[in-house]
Amino acid sequence: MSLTVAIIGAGFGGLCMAIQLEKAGIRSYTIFEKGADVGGTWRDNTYPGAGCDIPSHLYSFSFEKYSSWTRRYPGQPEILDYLETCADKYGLRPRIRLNTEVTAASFDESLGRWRVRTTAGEELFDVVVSAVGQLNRPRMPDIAGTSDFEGVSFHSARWDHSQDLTGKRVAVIGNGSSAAQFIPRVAEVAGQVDVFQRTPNWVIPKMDAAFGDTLTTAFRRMPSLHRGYREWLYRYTEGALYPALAGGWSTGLLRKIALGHLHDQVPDPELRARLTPDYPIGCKRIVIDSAFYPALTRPNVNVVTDRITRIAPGGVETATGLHKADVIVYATGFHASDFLAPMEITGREGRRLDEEWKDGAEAYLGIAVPRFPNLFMVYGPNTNLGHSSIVFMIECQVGYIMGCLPYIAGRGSMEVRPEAMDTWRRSLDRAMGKMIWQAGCTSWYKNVAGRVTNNWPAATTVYRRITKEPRPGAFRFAR
Ligand code: N01
Repeated sequence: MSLTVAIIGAGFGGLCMAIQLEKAGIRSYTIFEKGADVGGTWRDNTYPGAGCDIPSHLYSFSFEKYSSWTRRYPGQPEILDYLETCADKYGLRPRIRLNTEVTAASFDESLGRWRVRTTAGEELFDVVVSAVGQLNRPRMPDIAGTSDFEGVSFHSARWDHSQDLTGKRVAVIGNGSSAAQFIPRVAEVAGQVDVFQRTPNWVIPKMDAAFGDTLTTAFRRMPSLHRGYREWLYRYTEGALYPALAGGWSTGLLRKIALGHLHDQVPDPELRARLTPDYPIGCKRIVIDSAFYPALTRPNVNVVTDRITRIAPGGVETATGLHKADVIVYATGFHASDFLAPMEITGREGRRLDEEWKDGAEAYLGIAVPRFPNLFMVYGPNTNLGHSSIVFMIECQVGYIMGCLPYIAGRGSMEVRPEAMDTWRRSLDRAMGKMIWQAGCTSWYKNVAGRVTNNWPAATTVYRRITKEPRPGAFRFAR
């Protein structure tokens, strides 16, 4: 096949796509990466304690099982090392253009090809695969006065390691998964940590442990043990968490586990009350952590639940006064529902993707959009998980896209039919109806209008089945 493929992003998704192209002998691809190295979110998020709350053996490619994980839950350095190792092992580096950001892509109908514009110029490609992730652009809060602050401030995903926090007064705004991971580390060295909590999160224990040499060696020597462990993890994680998100049998159990965790780790009933959520478990991303609550009970940590009124030159102001700070860390999440923004993507008939998506991003199988021929997405709309490893979804998507390439090579450009998109939208809406994400909470799973644009509302096995291979009837082809 002589197709040329532009891959945008060198994180889990982009690397997976490139590896499968390499395996298929298709070397006419380029990965454009805006950062200085591979790794995506695992290159960017280097805050103290950064790691994954999905088990390591699950958070890796099925075709590149890594028997060397040292812990049940991997730390950021170990995941980054895994991705770098994959890039090297599969010989991807010569085709990765680092520090090169894709700013726009437009489909040239006369050529049936994409004009991909980057910070280095413009090139033509037959196929574009966006693998930019959902959590790549940090979101600063819309709080007045952020520029007035006279101390140091930064976002958790852009940690300023030049700052020594020893003895400092640190204000943390936000208390999601990122904050839960770094607050325990920061609290060990800071003089005072004020955690500004707008909404409490449900927290369940993270049973982390080092594997130890014996187990690591056994995983390495016995592939069947490794395979079996991975399979068990997959079934266990999905089996317990998915029914809860769908309002099923495990909801009560999970709630009980979370409340028990809170009770065991926070003896003070008044603090416990402030940390108890009033919305259904799973509505927001569940925090999986065993060090967060103990950190909040430290004498140098204060959980502030008063509303922030503004950022003042000397710290964070709430209705009850000024909380002085030397450093403010914004752990305020990402522009998750903007998907491919700020890239300007233009399809057939001059259609702009941001215009098509003005009421919320959507894509057939989370992968393809009508009027955008030969454009595919990895980790696109409605493919995020609250209950298992995103690497599984990425592999399904990459397999599907690989299955599309022979059609493009043989029948010309390939574009999902609007009727297929309508059917897809209806089935997604039906499945979404039972999910807990709709239930009285705000979260990054939804866009500003409250539509769940990010999450996949069924079991991952369902997604694997429907993405097994492309159905030609869902597409129109053009030479
Ligand atoms: O961001 P978040 P995150 N004033 O969006 C608060 C993944 N991840 O970086 O809940 C005051 O979850 C906001 O408050 P509220 C994981 O999927 C994975 O922590 O909106 N507060 C909230 O507390 C995760 O879900 C791992 O009321 C404001 C926080 O900021 C995703 O990344 C590890 C505010 C934002 O929380 C994002 O997590 C880490 C304001 N104006 C992250 N604006 C793994 O282990 C926002 N907030 C796999």
